[in-house]
Amino acid sequence: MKLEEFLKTKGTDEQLTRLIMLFSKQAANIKAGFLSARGAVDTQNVYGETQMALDKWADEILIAALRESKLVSWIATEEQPDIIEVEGAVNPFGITIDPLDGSSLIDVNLAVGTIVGIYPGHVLEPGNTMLGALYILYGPLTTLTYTTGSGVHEFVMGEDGNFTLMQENLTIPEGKIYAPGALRKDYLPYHKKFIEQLELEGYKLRFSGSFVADVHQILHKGGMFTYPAFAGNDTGKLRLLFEGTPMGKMVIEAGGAASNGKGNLLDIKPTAVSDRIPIYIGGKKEIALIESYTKDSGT
Ligand code: P6P
Repeated sequence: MKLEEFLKTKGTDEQLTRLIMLFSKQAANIKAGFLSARGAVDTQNVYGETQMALDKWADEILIAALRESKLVSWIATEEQPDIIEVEGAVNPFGITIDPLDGSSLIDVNLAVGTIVGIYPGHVLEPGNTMLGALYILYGPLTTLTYTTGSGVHEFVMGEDGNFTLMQENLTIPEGKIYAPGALRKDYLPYHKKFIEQLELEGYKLRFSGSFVADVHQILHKGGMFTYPAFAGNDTGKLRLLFEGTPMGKMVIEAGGAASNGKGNLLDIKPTAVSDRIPIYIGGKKEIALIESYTKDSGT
């Protein structure tokens, strides 16, 4: 079944359907840029990270498409310093976008992706207010996975750029893989204890450096992704709005959990679009374990 037919069959709100379809139609355009707009450019994003030509390429394509569609009132992207207000929008929706998470890995042909959060209004609200989330993964296959609160569903892009249902009502299984960000030498005691416990239980390390690809693997195989707080950095590296909340929403809707080590990521109200947060996303068992260790440590 094609994506649009599936959305309609599920009774998805018409405006949400149009929005999800807009992103699906940009996938082929963004991927087409992979052959041309590569390498780093001489600019940095607000996080001080060197922008890749493709970061800016994907950012420009998505902002232009959203502005033209007038489907959303607010656009926040990881590549823009400020929230963009769309003149004449027909919906009050707010959108958060990491246009190309993991973009530096394109030069070594690893999977990267576009991460999107959809809010009923302004985006500086807790993730549990979201209408939905989606991500497009550019790997050996180009896939689109979305949730609007009624299950998690995955589609694969064909030669024609259209998406066909690959898996309906995806749920996170029990699994023993872990994707541990940050440097082991910098682990805080409770986090070190957590990682050592996973390793004692036989968890295998799977970390590519692409958050969206690594969480996608956890969603399908079970286990845990983490980019924690670490020595000298109590917020970790990843962004609450652009990474933690949308992918946390996805995994929670698939029966998993998402935490900052203390509590549900989706309960956290951002103070700014640039908020960073320690991230643990995966199975409920693993999240319960890290939260118990964090609590016992008095952190
Ligand atoms: P490190 C990619 O740059 C990213 O933002 C995430 O996609 C990824 O999980 C993380 O950074 C990797 O960070 O410190 O391991 O290079």
